[in-house]
Formats: sequence, C-alpha cells, structure tokens
Amino acid sequence: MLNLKIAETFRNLSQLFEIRQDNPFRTRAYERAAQAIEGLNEDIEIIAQEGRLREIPGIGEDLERKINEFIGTGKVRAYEELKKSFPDGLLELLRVPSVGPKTAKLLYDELRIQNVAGLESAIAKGKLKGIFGIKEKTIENITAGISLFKAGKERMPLSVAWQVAESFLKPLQDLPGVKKISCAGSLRRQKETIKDIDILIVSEKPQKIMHHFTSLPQVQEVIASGSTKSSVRTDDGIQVDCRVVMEKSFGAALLYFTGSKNFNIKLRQIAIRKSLKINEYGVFRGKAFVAGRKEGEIFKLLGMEYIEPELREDTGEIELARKGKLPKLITQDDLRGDLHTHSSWSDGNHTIQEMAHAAIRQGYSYIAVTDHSQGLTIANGLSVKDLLKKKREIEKVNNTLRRCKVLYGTEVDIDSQGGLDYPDEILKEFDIVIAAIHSGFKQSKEKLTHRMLKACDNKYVHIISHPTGRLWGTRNAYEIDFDAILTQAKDTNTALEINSFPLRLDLNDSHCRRAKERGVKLAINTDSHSIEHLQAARFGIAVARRGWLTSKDVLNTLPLGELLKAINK
Ligand code: DGT
Ligand code: CA
Repeated sequence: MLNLKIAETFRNLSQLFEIRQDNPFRTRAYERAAQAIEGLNEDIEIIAQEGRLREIPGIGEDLERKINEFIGTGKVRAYEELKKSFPDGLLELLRVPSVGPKTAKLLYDELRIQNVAGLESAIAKGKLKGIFGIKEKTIENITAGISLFKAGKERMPLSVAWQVAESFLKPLQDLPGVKKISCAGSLRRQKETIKDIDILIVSEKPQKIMHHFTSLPQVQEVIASGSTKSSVRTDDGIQVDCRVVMEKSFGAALLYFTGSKNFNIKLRQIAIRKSLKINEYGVFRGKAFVAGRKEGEIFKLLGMEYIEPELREDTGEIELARKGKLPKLITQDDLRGDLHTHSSWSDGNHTIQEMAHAAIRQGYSYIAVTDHSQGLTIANGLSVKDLLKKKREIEKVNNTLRRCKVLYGTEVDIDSQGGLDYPDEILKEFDIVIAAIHSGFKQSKEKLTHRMLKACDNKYVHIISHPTGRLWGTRNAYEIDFDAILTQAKDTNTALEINSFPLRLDLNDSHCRRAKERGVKLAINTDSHSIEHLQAARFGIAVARRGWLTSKDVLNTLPLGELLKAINK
C-alpha cells in the first residue's frame, strides 16, 4: 500500500514549504492532505483506479495529479526538486517532536545542524545554549523529543504493522499450495507496538512459497533465505519473517511463535511437570508425537482452557486457564455504537448525516457526534449559538433514520484549572458529554490530576476522553495519579475512554485492567474525524482485549436505552 508513503511525501512538502516561508495556505493544504491519506482505510491505488481521489477531503486537481504521479513513477517530481535545495538530514530532523520547521531552520542557520545525530552531539556539547530563540526549556523538550524519535524508529505502531502484514498476507494466501496462513508474534498478540512481523504458513511446497515471499514487490532486501524460513526487509525498513511448517505442527508452531517468550517458558514448565516436551514441532511424550496440529488440542493436553493470543503475557492468565476461569474477551461485534466522533460542525471532514450512514454501515445502532467546544478555536469549536443549529440538524437527520440514532454530544475542553468550556445549563442539554484535556500538558502531576478529578465531578460529564494525552512517537503520556482518577470515576459514575485512534491508543492495556479491577467502565471510541476512521475501533478492541475486558466492562456494548440509563445513574 502506498498510502503512508504518499502521506509522508505530502507532509514533507508541507514542512519544506514552511521552512521556506511559502504561502501558508499551500503549506496547510499539504499537511491536511497528508492527514486525510493517513486516515484512509482503503488502498489509495484502488481509489485512484476507480477515479475517486477527489472524494478524499482536501484533494483537488493538483494533489490528485501528484498522487497519480507517485503511483505511476514512485516519485513526485516537484518534491524531488524542492528537496535538492535543503540538506539531506533536515527532513529527519523535522520528525523529532519539538523540532518544528522554524527550529530546524534556526538550528541549520546558526549551527549548521543537518540531522538528528548532529543535533544530539550539539546538545551534548552545550552548543544550543545561548542561541537566540532557544530557551533552556526548549533544549529539554528537544532532548525528550530525540528519545521519543529513537523509540519510534525501533518499533512501529500496531496499525502500521497490520498494513505491512496485510500487504504480505494477501498475496501469499492466494498462492496455490498455501493451506493455512497466519501472523504470529506480537502482531497476533496485538501489542501496541511491534518490532518485526512474523508469518506462518502450512504448505507442502515450502521452497516455492519462500521464492514468492522473497520476490514480493515491497521487499527491498532479503536478509536470509532458506528452504523453510526467510527474512526480508521492506522498503520502509520493516523486517518480516516467514516460516513454512508441516500441517501436523501448525498449532505447535503458532503457539511457539506467537509467544510471548515468558508465556512460552511457563507453558514449557507445565508440560515438563506432566512428563511432556513442547516445542515448535509439537508436544511429545518421550519420542512419541502426541499433539501439534491445533493450538486448542495443546492447551487441552496441558489441562487448560484455550488462551486468546492477546492474553499470552504470563500475567496470571495461565493460572486462570487451568481453573477454567478466563474472562470471555470482548470482540468487535459486541460494539453497538461510537461515543466520540467529530463532524464538519467542528474539525471533522463529514456531515452529521454522512457520519450516521457510516455508523449504519458499521452495524451500529447509535453514534454520538461530539464536536469540540467553543474555546478550542484551533479545532473550530462550536459557539453556543451554533450548538442550537447543530441540535436541530441532528433532529432532522434522526427523523430520516430508523436503525440508528445520532446522539447530540460534545467533547468539552477541560481548562487549565479543571473548569469546563460550557456552563452547566448548556452541558445538561446534551445526550452525552465527554470531557478532555487539550492543552497545558506540561503542568505538574498534581495539577493535571486535579483538572481531571474536577471534570469527573461535574454531573453532566459522562466520559473522560484520551485520559493520558499520549500521542505515539510525538508526546509521552502526561503524568497523572491514575488511582485517584479511578476512585473518582467510580464515585461519580464517569467512564474512561479507550481512544482507538491508531496513534493514541490511550488508555492502554494495563490502564484497562486496572479500571476493570476497580469496577470503572470504559468506552471504546474512535475520535473519528472522517467516516473512514470509524473502522479504527478494531485497535481499541485490541487494547481492550489485552486489558482483559469483557463486553460487560464496556459502555458502548449496551443497547441505546440501557446506555442512556447507565450514564445518567
Ligand atoms: P516483537 O517482535 O519485539 O514485537 O515481539 P515478538 O513477541 O513478536 O518477538 P519475536 O519476533 O522476537 O519472537 C516471536 C515469538 O517467538 C515470541 O513472541 C516468542 C518466540 N520466541 C522468540 N525467542 C524465544 C526464546 O528465546 N524462547 C522462547 N521460549 N520463545 C521465543
Ligand atoms: Ca515479532
């Protein structure tokens, strides 16, 4: 899929324009196009083939031509030309959080810093100190940004890993001779970040499969190629390992290569106690093969229930499986609606009606359109006057719908003191209110916690959205006293959100588990700014499953009537 590459090209163009102090409208248009393309859940080449590029928000004639040029030639000439007038490492430098185009230009003009390595060494030598426009705090932020940047290079987010994995799984599964195919490793466990991708195949013609695998067009480098195992690197630098196994060993191999390592070790110890030996080929008693075809038969032989991949971390699941007491994990089919989305009333790309129809296609029976509140002008927050108009539009749309209801909602901003951006008499008019912090992330832990506790305390607030503010590769979670928040959420009947947006995934799996233990409800929302984003619910579901959640722990698995009752208790 070229989606991410095209988005990256447009983002780079936008940033180079900004450094050059080009027309700000053009600069923003490229950034907006990059965001829209990143958010697509469809292969952009297919959209182009079907002549639908202009339907992507922000794509006009010029960008349509550039996308087609990239699909045809692998490049955008205007970008290649522009790049030549800047040092090579400059774009890498711009990937560092806290280094925007202005800082990058300053660093280059003053110190001739051209890449991340140069920046690191300049900071170490104290060279940034005293440069006009760079404060002590800026240096601290850049230093933290460098470590985020480096961590982001080592592991990719789950959503990116799935895109890459699918670009391998799809062509391979259709090959004659492929009997079974599955991903394994951290991807199958749906961890939030993935180092490399593991694929397992059952086939009687391993060499043919290996040949196809290593010859796929996205493969840039073959790291190792054997008769049943090969490793390649894609043009994005991502490693993919593929193994072909025999059908009778498929379950054992899947179990072994899914891991986690700690889980495997514990399982092996249990096997030994039962005088069994377990490895990637099967389960053996002495030399006799006793099981291996399916994971299920191996778990049974070890005296335990089937353990879902997301639980396999050796954090208590094995013990529960032996007692037959594992939780029945939530699935995507359990979701009945989305409680956090944006429409074109604030900063979303689609109308309320379009969002509602997308929700119906997703099989939902409700969707809350929770546009931003008035103070968030950067996201086109709604004034009180606009709210009335929006409410009327929702009523109109609801009159045309039978199977789905649009809920009148807001994502109200929590201000720097914990106050809310609409007064209570406005808040009480909404069907659903979610509250979130959008600024002042650098406040102390006490202050941030206080803001959130205060927001929970407002009786009109139903959900706290993206509670830790983490943005993958860009911003670490801010510090909060999560235990205090759980107590307050429980006392005030406030739910906490799992924001499924791929670069947030906030709360994370361990937060979910703690919330569940304390009886705090969660809501799995997408924060959609476009109809395509609704499908990101699968990533929130992944977090919820890793956090041991069942459908009972999640608010938006309830039918509408029960949901409204539950939030207004
Ligand atoms: P990653 O790639 O860092 O995101 O995480 P994984 O879990 O995919 O790790 P990876 O790719 O190194 O290995 C895949 C699975 O293979 C791992 O989850 C468990 C199994 N495995 C790897 N090395 C060992 C080992 O030394 N001992 C045992 N028992 N299992 C291992
Ligand atoms: Ca792996």
